[in-house]
Amino acid sequence: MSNPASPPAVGVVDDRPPLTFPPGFLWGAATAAYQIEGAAAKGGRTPSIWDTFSHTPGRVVEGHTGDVACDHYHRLGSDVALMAELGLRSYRFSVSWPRVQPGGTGPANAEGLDFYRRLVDELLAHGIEPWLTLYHWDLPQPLEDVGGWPARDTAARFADYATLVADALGDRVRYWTTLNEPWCSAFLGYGSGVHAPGRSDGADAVRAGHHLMLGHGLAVQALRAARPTAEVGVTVNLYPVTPASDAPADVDAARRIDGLANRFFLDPLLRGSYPADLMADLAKVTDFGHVRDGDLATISTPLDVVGVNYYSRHVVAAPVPGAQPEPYWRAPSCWPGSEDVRFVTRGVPVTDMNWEIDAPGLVETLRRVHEEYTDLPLYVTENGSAFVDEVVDGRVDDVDRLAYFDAHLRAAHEAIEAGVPLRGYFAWSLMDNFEWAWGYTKRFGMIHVDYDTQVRIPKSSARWYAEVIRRNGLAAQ
Ligand code: IFM
Repeated sequence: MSNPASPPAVGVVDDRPPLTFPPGFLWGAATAAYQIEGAAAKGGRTPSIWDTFSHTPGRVVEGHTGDVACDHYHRLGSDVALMAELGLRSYRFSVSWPRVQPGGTGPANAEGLDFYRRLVDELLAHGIEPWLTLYHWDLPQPLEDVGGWPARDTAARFADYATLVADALGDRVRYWTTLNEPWCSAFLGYGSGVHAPGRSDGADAVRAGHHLMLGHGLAVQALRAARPTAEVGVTVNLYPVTPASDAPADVDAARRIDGLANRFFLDPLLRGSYPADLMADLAKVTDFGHVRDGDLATISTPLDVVGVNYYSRHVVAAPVPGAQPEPYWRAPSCWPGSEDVRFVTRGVPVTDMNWEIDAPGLVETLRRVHEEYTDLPLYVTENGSAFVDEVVDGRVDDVDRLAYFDAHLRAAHEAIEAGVPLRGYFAWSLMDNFEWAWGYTKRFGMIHVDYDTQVRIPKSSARWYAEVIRRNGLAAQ
């Protein structure tokens, strides 16, 4: 089968026209603190749930940890210089909560904040717009010890932390994202347990999801109070969910997974309510007694932008009695109440994560958010792919990753033509990094990182992306 993400084969005429994006389109790349910073015990930083988890034998492939990662903490200057070489207009990074507020409560850690101040100043000096994410999964461990996200109080702690960061960096950062991919924090962290803190309880996962969103709403209010001019949003990871057939049972399986993967977050955040069918699906798991009066109004506090992370599509089918779930979703499940829905592989090309490559799914996803939920400006805050890379004569020719970006940027353009107010695109990721439970075994970067020497090599995809940015679009092939 041909790869839908690939440009035409050599010798085949490609008559695809050049594509130009709207003026001012924000071209960027993204990373996250625990995935790149290292310096886990430097400058007053204390452990997060990911430090504890990665140091627990058996949790992360090959026992990898983020202790050193890409050593970005010590290489901030040269890393920003590389971003400038690529011509990035924006850089999306996350702040490590336990670096700036050790333990997750109490006063700020000046040394931790200073690191981010230097990073932001360096970005601004190179004309790169900083885009700050407050929470990319590194909850301070002491907050987990008193209940973590299933505990309501964590939401209030998050708002305090948001104020602390806004007070320190609000004068120089315009774009703020509260949470990155709350589905992962809630359902991988507390449902399947394949992410930190590694707990497996469906009811806790649902509570965690609610309290993450409550923390988001409180943080939006805190950010606005501290910096009325800030552009504030949230980033959700969304998937089109397709039934494997037209059979009503498969269609119902797709409805259930769409509820948990997408509508669990989109509806409260953008409509101020949980979907009734989702609540019915979850009735065996929770009575939603953790939802208090006023929570949904807080959660749906108006935003300025919405971030969408897109990687792939889910194709699902009705349960078959006695059948094993797909290995990726093996029990304990991250789909509480719908554990027995089957995830189907269609034999289409996949990335090194075994995720199907499905660029049209990006058009579908962006159109759905715009047409069903909001007129707000949208940003693709992550999109990218892991592939096995080889360094040959000091070069990395990552044709598969480049083709993935190409196909998804064409999809992004198609969404714009269909009326979606898409204002920017952030490649995931700027550089290879710690891919959570997969450690350093999966490479998503446009820049290759040798973890022994910390030498960085921009891959072919990085050179290509620099040209895309320079042209504000895609050249005719
Ligand atoms: O590496 C992650 C990132 O931290 C969150 N979004 C998905 C990426 C690839 O798995």
